[in-house]
Amino acid sequence: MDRETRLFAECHFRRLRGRLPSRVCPTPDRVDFIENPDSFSYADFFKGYLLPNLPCIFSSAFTEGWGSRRHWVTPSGKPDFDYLLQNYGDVVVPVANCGVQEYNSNPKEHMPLRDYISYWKEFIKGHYSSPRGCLYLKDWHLCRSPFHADIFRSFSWSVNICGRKKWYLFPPGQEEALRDCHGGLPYDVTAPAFLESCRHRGLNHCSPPLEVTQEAGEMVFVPSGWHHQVHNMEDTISINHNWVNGCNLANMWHFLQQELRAVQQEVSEWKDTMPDWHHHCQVIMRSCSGINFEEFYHFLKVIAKRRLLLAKEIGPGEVEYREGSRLDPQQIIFDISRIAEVLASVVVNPDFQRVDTSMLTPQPEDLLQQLEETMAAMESL
Ligand SMILES: O=C(O)CCC(=O)C(=O)O
Ligand SMILES: [Fe+2]
Repeated sequence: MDRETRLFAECHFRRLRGRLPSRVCPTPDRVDFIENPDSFSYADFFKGYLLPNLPCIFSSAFTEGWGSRRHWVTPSGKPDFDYLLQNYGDVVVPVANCGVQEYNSNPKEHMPLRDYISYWKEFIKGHYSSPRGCLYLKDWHLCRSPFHADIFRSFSWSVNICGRKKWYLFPPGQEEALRDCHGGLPYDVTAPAFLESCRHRGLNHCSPPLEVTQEAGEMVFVPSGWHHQVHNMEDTISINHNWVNGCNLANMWHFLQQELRAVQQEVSEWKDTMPDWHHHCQVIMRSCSGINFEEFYHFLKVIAKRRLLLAKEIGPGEVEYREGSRLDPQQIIFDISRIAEVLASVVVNPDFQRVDTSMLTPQPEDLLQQLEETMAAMESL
């Protein structure tokens, strides 16, 4: 990251401050297609997509060298079952039953990959139908993935090793217009019954999703908080990865506050009679969302410590990217400023103040001070 990009990013977040939470984002006209890896830099991705939180799709040239694209796929572009069986046959994999809806998800069972592949072959032979229903192998996704936004409002990328997928993408906030009378999100935004109910409820103010077809080898970038649904159009293997960085860290913190508020509302009737009600809300939140406020502080701390260590190593004249260093100095400064902004919001949060932090080292306020001092010392870089 160069200095100009970092200043641009910091300016972006200054403008955004206080506006982030409840904004409904407009749907862009289209999803950009990035053709050539040689003329596309990380700075281009950072400024064009990560910061404005917009999706894009990368051509198959970006994944040309991937071993999985050579080894897992037959010359005709189908999954290479023999290769997968030989190499991963004994691996126990989680498999969801797409035909059974449990809230907004599908029930899962575990089986060795070889059993799953036997099922998949039968499913193909049966013209993409089976008495066992439509089984979905998590991580090597088969069939369709119900409507959702990714964990903790993370970014994600998804590459088709083989096959094709259709994506339906809604910008953050637009899912609110899709909720039913109980506040629930639809399971399938393409289901005729759902589309009919939208027409009935006069949901014309909700713009239609962005639709993208992802071909073999291509990579879809899914921005933070964009709800999406995915359909496999043929036999497909894909690899996905989720991540949080300085650009979406505040979204994660905002999401966790929303999750806690939802728990608090759900159990509000016991608030006055249960002495450790706030603690219980954190316990419930952890079991529903996978993390509580104390663990979020730990998450911030681990990253902050690493960045502070790296910041110490930056000597005068080393502000430009050094070949071989793990992170470039401008990126370190950017990360520290993003962590500091989020941590400043965490320490004044009344629910965080109710968490017993007496045993935490460093104390959250002390870590915030360290971050702010480091930022001040690096201001001129
Ligand atoms: O490719 C799919 O089936 C769904 C991918 C996805 O959205 C996810 O794993 O979060
Ligand atoms: Fe997803």
